Amino acid sequence: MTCMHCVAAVAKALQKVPGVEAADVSLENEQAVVTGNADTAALLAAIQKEGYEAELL
Ligand SMILES: [Cu+2]
Repeated sequence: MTCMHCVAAVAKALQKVPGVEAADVSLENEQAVVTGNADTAALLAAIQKEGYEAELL
């Protein structure tokens, strides 16, 4: 992620995953904090679908 557009795209993708209550994406840390009860594989897939790399921390 390199700019606010990426952050918005990732946040939007995460929020569309079933079970996600909130997705807080940080450009500075290149991390996203997701609250809710979503499937982690679905979260990673959603980010990768947007064209970004993702890993579980
Ligand atoms: Cu960008």
